[in-house]
Amino acid sequence: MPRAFITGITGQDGQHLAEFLHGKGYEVFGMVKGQNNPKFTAMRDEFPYVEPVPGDLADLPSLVKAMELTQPDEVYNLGAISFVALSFNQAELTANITGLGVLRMLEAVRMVGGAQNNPIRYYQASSSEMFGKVREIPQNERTPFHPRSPYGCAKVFGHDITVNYRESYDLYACSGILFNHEGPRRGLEFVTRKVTNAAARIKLGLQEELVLGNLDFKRDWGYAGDYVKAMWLMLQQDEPDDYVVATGETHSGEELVSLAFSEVGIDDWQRYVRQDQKFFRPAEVDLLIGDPSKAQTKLGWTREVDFPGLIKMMVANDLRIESAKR
Ligand code: GDR
Repeated sequence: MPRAFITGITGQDGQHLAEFLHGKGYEVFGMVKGQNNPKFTAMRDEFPYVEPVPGDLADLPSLVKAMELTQPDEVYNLGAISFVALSFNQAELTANITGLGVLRMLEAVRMVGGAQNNPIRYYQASSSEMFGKVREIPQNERTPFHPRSPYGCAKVFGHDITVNYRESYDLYACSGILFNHEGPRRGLEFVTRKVTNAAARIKLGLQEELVLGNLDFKRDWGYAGDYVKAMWLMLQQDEPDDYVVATGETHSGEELVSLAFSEVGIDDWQRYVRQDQKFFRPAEVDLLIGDPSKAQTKLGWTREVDFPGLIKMMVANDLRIESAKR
């Protein structure tokens, strides 16, 4: 039975990946920080097969111990301070966890290593936020980075150090540059889920308005369930490499709101939406659109859910959850 170790197990991607790897017959270990982590307790019923392992991305000895204890074939480093807006307020924490946390994971993998003929394969969750103020359209694996937030800067370090450890120590280490990926498990602080949840609540009479920040942005949004397959595929190749994972389409903030509201039968969404400076960021990423051709050609990866399908799925989920609260 292959063994996989996942950091960020309680997040959206951690949950999708655990489910996917369990379906493939893996023994799945999830790193859990702190004592009595409430997020992990909450997911125990849905993922009884995930074995918790204590550890923290800020604590190298705990990562080394986790590697020794679990002896994984594959390590997926999905753990991070992942909310871009928060990174402006907690920049040092973001640099420590999202940036230096990668270095610590790579060191733990290098120190424990795995069997000589079967070294640990490492996946790093890199991000389209690294492209920031984009230097070319669409963005691919060779597009230069220009991050626009402490989060983006930390992710650039994580990506670069992953490539550096691969080149320096011959580690099997891959960096997946994933564009925005969403779904029913997305946290309510991210714009897609905030919008689909508000549309459902407004429809049900549970909320009167939706307060947002800048709507003049474009994102390449895909479905998280499709994207975790690409992570796994990267680790099944003969040689480690870096891949952009994206849909190749971009949609604006207004399109997102309009589509979510029309899903609940509201056509005049402008009546319900107000903008507030408190949700604007000091520097914005205006346009992201990825070129996934390398992942498609080399990994044989394709996405199954398109943008309207994604928003439909998320609105249906929020209607179900919110109806139960009434
Ligand atoms: P992003 O996702 O920053 O792209 O990073 P997010 O959904 O937070 O923001 C997308 C865009 O929406 C604008 N926006 C708002 N955003 C939020 N969260 N709340 C609002 O009220 C709001 N109003 C407008 C933002 O300004 C932004 O332009 C996500 C994260 O998952 C990262 O961890 C990941 O690396 C990247 O996607 C790929």
